[in-house]
Amino acid sequence: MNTDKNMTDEEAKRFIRKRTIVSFSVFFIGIVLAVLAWNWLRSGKDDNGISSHLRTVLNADEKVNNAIFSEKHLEKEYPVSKADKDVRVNGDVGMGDNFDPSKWNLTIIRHPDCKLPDSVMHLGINDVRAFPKKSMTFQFKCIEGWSQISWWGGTKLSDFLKKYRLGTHSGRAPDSLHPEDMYKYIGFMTPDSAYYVGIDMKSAIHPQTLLCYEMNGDTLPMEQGFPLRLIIPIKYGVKNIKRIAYMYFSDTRPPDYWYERGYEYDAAL
Ligand SMILES: Nc1nc2c(c(=O)[nH]1)N[C@H]1C(S)=C(S)[C@@H](COP(=O)(O)O)O[C@H]1N2
Ligand SMILES: [Mo]
Repeated sequence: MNTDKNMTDEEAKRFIRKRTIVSFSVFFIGIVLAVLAWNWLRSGKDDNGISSHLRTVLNADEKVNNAIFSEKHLEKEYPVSKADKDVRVNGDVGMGDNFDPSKWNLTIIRHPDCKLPDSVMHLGINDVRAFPKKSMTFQFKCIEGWSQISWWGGTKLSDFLKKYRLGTHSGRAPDSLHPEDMYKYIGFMTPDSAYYVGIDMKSAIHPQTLLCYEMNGDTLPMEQGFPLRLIIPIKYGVKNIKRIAYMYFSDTRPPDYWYERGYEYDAAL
């Protein structure tokens, strides 16, 4: 497979377009499964006119929706002193040894079909650092069951999107008064394109979502995603992608590594 060092902007766009189509097929398979699931849901014993199967699912859904859609929902933050010094290293997909940090840049693709000027941008780590730093100490939760209080530092993704006028169809800065102008999702991918996630826009612009370049007050260690990772406390660990090289925007769900392996797409807490 291509690595970013050899990928031209045209190739990167084509690659992302292809990935999005593949994820669209996954979506259609999903519809078939949904129809089967619907038949199962209706088949449970009645509970006030609603099948018991359906009732169980509705209750679970409500919990999820409250967590995602409440504007007020903030993950609890801790004093830095509570942060574990020995931070666990978990996933290593897309974290191979053939990575040359001196050649790294953040490639941003507004949309594979975008005709606006600056439809592809290349930024360095200092462009990401040139914002007020936000520190986040919170309980990082992995879907596999472990959690750990850890301390991270970086740029709020919402600040970054505003400054570079990213995430909108028009190429204007995102503005809460014009939600219809915003893309529905942001996709992120490692340099070798082996690990990738999709984040819904609302979670991306959440005030605790960071383009993270520091851990424990120091430069992000290599195994934790140097030079740049996502820290998104309102989601499970899976969405906190390490070693980001590509960022792009889409109105359909970007491909997502763990979604393709059976986990739910949102991975919201
Ligand atoms: N590039 C990359 N990012 C990744 C993963 C991965 O395998 N590769 N694993 C994810 C998972 S499942 C978790 S729990 C967190 C773990 O972050 P840590 O290794 O800093 O503890 O990273 C996430 N980001
Ligand atoms: Mo995880």
